[in-house]
Amino acid sequence: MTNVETEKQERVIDAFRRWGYLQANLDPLGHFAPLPHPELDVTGDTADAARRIYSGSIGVEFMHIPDPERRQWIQERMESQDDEPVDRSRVLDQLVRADIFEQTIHSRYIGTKRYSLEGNTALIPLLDEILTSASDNGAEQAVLAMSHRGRLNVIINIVSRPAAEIFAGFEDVDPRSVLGGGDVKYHIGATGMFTGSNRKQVRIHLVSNPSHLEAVDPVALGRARAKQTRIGRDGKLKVLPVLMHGDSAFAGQGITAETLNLANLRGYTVGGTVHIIVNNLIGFTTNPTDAYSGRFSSDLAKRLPIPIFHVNGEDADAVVRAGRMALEYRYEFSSDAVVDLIGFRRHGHSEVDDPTITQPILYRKIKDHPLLYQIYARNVGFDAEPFVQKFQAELDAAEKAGKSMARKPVMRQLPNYWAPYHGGPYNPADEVDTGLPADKLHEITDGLVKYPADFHIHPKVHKLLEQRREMGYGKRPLDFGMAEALAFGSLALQGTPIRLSGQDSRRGTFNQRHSVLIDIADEREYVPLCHLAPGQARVDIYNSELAEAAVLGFEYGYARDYPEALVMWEAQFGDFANGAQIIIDQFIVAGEDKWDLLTGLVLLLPHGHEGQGPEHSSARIERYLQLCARDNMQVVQPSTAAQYFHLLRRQALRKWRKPLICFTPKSMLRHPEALSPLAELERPRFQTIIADEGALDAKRVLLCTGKIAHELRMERKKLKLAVPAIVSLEQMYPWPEEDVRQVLGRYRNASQFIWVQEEPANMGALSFIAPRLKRILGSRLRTIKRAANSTPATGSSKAHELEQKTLITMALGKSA
Ligand SMILES: Cc1ncc(C[n+]2csc(CCOP(=O)(O)OP(=O)(O)O)c2C)c(N)n1
Repeated sequence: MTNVETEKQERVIDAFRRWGYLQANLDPLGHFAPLPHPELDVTGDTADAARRIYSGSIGVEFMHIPDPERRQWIQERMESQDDEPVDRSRVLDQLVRADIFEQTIHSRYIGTKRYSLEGNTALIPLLDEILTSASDNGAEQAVLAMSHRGRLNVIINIVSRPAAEIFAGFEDVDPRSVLGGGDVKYHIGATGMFTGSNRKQVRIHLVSNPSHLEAVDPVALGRARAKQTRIGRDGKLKVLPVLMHGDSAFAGQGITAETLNLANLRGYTVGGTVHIIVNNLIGFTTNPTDAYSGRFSSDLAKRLPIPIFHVNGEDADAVVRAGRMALEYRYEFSSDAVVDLIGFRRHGHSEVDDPTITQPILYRKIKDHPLLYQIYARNVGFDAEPFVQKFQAELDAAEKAGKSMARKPVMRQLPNYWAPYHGGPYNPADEVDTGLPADKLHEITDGLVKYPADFHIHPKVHKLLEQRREMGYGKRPLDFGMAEALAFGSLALQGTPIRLSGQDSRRGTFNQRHSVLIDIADEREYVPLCHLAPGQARVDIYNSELAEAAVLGFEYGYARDYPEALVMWEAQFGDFANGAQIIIDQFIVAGEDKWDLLTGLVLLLPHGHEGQGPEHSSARIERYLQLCARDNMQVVQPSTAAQYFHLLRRQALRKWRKPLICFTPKSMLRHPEALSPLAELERPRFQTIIADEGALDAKRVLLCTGKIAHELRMERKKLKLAVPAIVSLEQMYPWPEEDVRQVLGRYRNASQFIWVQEEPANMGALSFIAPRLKRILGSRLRTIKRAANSTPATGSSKAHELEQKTLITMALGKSA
């Protein structure tokens, strides 16, 4: 062959490598037509061969990957003739199990929602192959996340829960056990043991998730990362995350983009995630043309240099092969990989929904379409009947067993590391002392201000470390930054791992943390908190991507699998946390009630009206307080450095695992009023409310939370007044009724108690606190606040100052 001919052939093959997926035979129902492409408009033997490879049942997108070694790897795998053969009897068995399970539930529980997998039952052999190959590569655990579609099927066929438990779920036993709580059966998580065709086992954790599509994705990755961290060096080999997505949700939900972006970030990588789009080319009643702008739901994944294997869900052998390639690619390159499993949806969105109203033609076609196991058996020449009979008998027995189950089954077993911890109502007996003796604080300080002799420190940081040394030795009062470092350091020395992430959290948005020292000569990093003493626990502090939902979801997941660690997410400003509202509402606030799953995650939310405008003032205290019930979380605003120290230590050292919403200061981080003498760290515990000891005989008592108390004190001092008393409420939830009664009761001469807040009347703690204070104070309660408003704060710093001054003057009783 001449050079010219070889080159021509190369060009043809290259065209198919590049564009072949556009003409691949991907849609079992044939309405997803091949897309014409001029470079594929070629004939001849080479073209035919390339077409067979790249435009068959698998269409792979990989030419956008810049690394030639990775492209070469995929090319070789796609073009190889001697791929491992598929175990067809196993595949048939699984398809039978997947299809017959759905059919059985359909006929026994008519009119009940289950979100059938039918039309995409090849998901079961796909997962089987991925998990089997993963165990060949060293996987011992897999964290799986998925939505409603096919979940029950996966729970019995992959997680290996007894089918009787699913039947029991359909019987909906004993409503009294779940009054006001619990969740629907297709959201609840499950754990179990998967056994591959190689007889190796993989422990499966299917993550509990809310209805909010894709929100579980970062949670699953956080869980995987925590498990990997626990294991150490081989963690990424031993724990595999697999995320399953719906096609409409994958394309539409922003959190998928945020989650994909975590793939290669040092604080968040899990060594590659296998993504499966369980693609039925429909979302509820919406067609793909109305759901995604590109040709494929998966187009978003091309933001990463990763392969996307589109595969026809009706060619089960090809599905297995695509799964194997994706999995092996993950292990070869520690990279994400996507399998886009294209099938259809046999019924309506749920089984009580009639799809013929919106897609009449499609559903006429689907009505007569055989089940996948029947198609597969015919194609491979097997008799499916014995498989069907065997499984049907298993299901009949399971149904009987399910009906006789007295209680709703718990489909999961928590790992042992959860054993020491509990949730439930607050119990004062859970409190532990959090203070530390001065010599211990000196010792930690020594470690916090030390760095290698050849380290070129920034002069400003040098000065800061000098100041911190003085703080740690009681020569100057402590600020929040140092209090936090001492809390982290002391906990790490006591064996509590620390993990904190957020935007710019390593330095700290307000220049307050400086957890990582940067050498000014070569930018090498040194983290004093990691070098306190041999055998200390790990300390991980990361700058996050510029996203809220995925990062908070990730940290929630991490905390779920690391109860003994202090896990924190920090918002840049508390205002931005509403970008993660789904994670807050659906997981953090409600996880214990819905799923009986606990978390000790901490949210650090900078809060305070400082004239920085509507979006840099409020972490929305009111919203968190509205979400409080049944001791589901803690809402706290520590006003001094020492209080912050005790709070962080309390969160880690108690065995009560509850989310902690902590409003943190901005300008007050180093403010004289918020500083604490070292002795305050020796005091035993966090105080839920701080009395004004110098004004116990005041007639007027101001009650506040956060920085306004400091501003009031400063003004009182400036005016040389001894009263009114200024009491600081540090914990809002669980509402410390006894402590509040006791402290307020000390003001025997008081005739007026005034709740003062800088937030507008419809915001801040007011509407939560007022009825509770009324219970204690009756008609003696007054309130002072900004007028109700649609935004938290004015955009003008001058207007802010004027407002703040009026508020303070009124509170101090000068012109009220
Ligand atoms: C964030 C969010 N918005 C809307 C819904 C309501 N909803 C539930 S399923 C669904 C369609 C999902 O389509 P797709 O992602 O393609 O998955 P499928 O159900 O087809 O498997 C919608 C809109 C939801 N659960 N979550």
